[in-house]
Amino acid sequence: MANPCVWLICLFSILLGSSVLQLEASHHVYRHLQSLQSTSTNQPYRTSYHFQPPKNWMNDPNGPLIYKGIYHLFYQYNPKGAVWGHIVWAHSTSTDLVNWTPHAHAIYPSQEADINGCWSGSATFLPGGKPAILYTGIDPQKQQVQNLAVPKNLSDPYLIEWVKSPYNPLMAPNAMNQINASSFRDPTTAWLGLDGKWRVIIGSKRHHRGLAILYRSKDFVHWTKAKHPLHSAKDTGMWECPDFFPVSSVTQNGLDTSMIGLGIKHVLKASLDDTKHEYYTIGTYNHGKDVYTPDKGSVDNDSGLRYDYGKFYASKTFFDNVKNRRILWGWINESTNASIDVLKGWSGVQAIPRKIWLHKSGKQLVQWPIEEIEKLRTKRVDSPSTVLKGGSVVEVSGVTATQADVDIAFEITEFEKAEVLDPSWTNPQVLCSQKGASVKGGLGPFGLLVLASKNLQEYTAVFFRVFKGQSKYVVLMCSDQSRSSLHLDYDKTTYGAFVDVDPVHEKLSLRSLIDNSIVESFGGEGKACITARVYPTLALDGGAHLYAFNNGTESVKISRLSAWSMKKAQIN
Ligand code: DQQ
Repeated sequence: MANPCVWLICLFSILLGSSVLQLEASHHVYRHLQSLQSTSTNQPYRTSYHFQPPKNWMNDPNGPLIYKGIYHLFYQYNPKGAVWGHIVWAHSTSTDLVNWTPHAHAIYPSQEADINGCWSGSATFLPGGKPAILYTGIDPQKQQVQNLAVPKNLSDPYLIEWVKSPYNPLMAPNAMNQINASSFRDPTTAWLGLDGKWRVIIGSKRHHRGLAILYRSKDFVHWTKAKHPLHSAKDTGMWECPDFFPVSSVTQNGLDTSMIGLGIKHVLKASLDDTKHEYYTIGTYNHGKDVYTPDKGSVDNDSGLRYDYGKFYASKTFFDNVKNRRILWGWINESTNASIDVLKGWSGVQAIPRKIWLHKSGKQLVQWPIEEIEKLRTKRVDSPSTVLKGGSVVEVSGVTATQADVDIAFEITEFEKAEVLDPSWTNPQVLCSQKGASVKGGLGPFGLLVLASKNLQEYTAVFFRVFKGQSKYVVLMCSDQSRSSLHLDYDKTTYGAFVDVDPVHEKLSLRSLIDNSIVESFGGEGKACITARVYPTLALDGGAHLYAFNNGTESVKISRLSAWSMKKAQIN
């Protein structure tokens, strides 16, 4: 009897090698794959501490909130199979954002206004601390409309049952409002204006201009569309899952979504359907005029700032008023295709929730895995400060390399050999693809080889390169998946980001959360994040190793290196 794990990997290879490879689009309906169930029991790519349901398709995180001390995560889910379709809001709760208990589906098609699907949305706290959910329903004409649901029993901290408003839909396209009925979705958390009216934005597009359509309401039930969107940007296409929230320019604490005043900036994030990337801007919200204007230099399109420069989409934040922080959830899609997802019986993972705040420069956000995840750390390994010579690879032994949290910092004292940055090298992803981990440089590449097999036939490389720019040194962070698996044909795009740190005065830090098939990396203390989805064939279980490497000619110093094995969390 063949080992089922080998069997799954073989099938995986056959499918990957064949012509069926076509990456998933989030709303693509694979009719023939809709409700197939996998029988595979051995699952090398399932995660140990990243949230995922036991089986089937999952996409966007929806309506995260904290109520009576319990964290709630709802998410887009197909109860019938491992590809997108039959979408409901599945529901899990937690006391620590790490260990999760599943509950019955919270919102599922049951009214005309959502009979063809319950798509993404957000939660808002109404006066008296009552949660309310606005979500997109797909109506009998396949139009996208906005609906309301409220808890049936407010004394239940688990919020198991939800009741839909008899007034649904509350917002709908019609002949008067010029709303595009197939591009009108994903209401944000609403905020309360000084005039006592609620505001909410809905993602949309007109022609190819991305829109945050604004609605106002006095009672949360009757909504009127504002004349102008809160914001829009040309050539960005459909804005999915917009998010709009205040951030403090003085502290790392989070703010309630309705906060306005001095020392507060606003963030607008859009998930671009065209590119499947998210970008955000930092700017000013004029609450008198209900207009948001990005700051000068805050780029308002796909080349703008991103929460994550790898696989991370349809994200959503919420304000945790117990710990006074804003938390970001994001969906990590697979890098394989639908047939493979059906074989393994599931698709999609959620990233580790991240605390998010405005950097003191005011120019970008910073993200860091929630502190609670550190309670999964076990078997700590520390390495004394060492010089990593050019061309060296050093094993970090003593940790479970498939399930680890690694924190490393590099110090650079010699900059002579830093390569000159060509002014045309403005796209970090392209630069990382051209200068992958195996391309020798002057100052770098140096970093980590994770999920690596013994003889380095397989590895995912997360690393830095330092360039000499016109007036300062420029730090590039890359996550190179090109050697992540012996499987030939899944999406192995190399990702990249510039990290706004000064390597002359600051150490270059890198933290990677490794979880079997996920590598979530935070560079420059959370200034640049890159999440990778990988499917090793050799670097599994005991075959996986962790290394620090330097493939530049100049030596660099490892000033800090701690690694922990991570315990398994209860992830449903
Ligand atoms: N996913 C949902 C939509 C949203 C998209 C449907 C983003 O509401 O626009 O599952 O991934």
